Amino acid sequence: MSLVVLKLGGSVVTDKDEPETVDEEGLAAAADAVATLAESGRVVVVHGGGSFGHHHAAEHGVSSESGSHDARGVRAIHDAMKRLNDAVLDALAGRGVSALPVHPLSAGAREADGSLSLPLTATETMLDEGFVPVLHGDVIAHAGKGATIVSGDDLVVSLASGLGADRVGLCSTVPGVLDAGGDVIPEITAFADAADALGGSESTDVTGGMAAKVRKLLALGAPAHVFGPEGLSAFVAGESPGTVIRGE
Ligand code: IP8
Repeated sequence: MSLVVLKLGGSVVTDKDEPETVDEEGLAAAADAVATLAESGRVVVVHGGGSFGHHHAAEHGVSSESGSHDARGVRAIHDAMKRLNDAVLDALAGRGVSALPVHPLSAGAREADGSLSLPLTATETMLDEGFVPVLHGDVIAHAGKGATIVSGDDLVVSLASGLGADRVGLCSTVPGVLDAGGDVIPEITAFADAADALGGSESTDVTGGMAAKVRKLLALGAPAHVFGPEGLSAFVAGESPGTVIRGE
């Protein structure tokens, strides 16, 4: 049975301007989409931090680069993400989806060079048993740095390659990868297709912006679709909203 990994950006399921506030409308639409996907195949959901994770992370000085050994701060970030995860699970359960949480803090770690190690046994077994695993951007133990932030996008890459996903969807508030004129690039098959718009192949991208995302998605063995909330139902229907990134 086909496997879809779908990332729901934090800006889609939360109100980014109000601390710890769910965007009920955005979450409802996203949960409807997951419910439809789950009817016909296997789905793994990943959601971002939005107004839950990011402001706690900033308050405690933790980012994907800067770590912390302060367990209280690490817990504050993680607990906020668990509250958002609960809201996502509840929305899915309300639509009859057998969704279960997978918390990256307790499942994986980062090596000293920043590479993510995410054992997939729990996720894989949940899928085999008919559940929909729901992961989230989190704080995670990082060799030599205490704990740092792992973004939902990084999790998507590990999950999609480790589980052999057939399709990947990244739903955020941008309608796709935009060219220099602000138009959506329909297809990217090599970094050069988007290099101008993304600031060239030499650009450094420590914040995990679009250039880093495109590079990682090009390396996947499955097509990855980057689209906005208006593209969700088309993605669910098997169409190609926004930008499709297809490495060769
Ligand atoms: O929103 C970050 O995940 P993202 C999660 O996918 C935290 O970058 C804890 C800030």
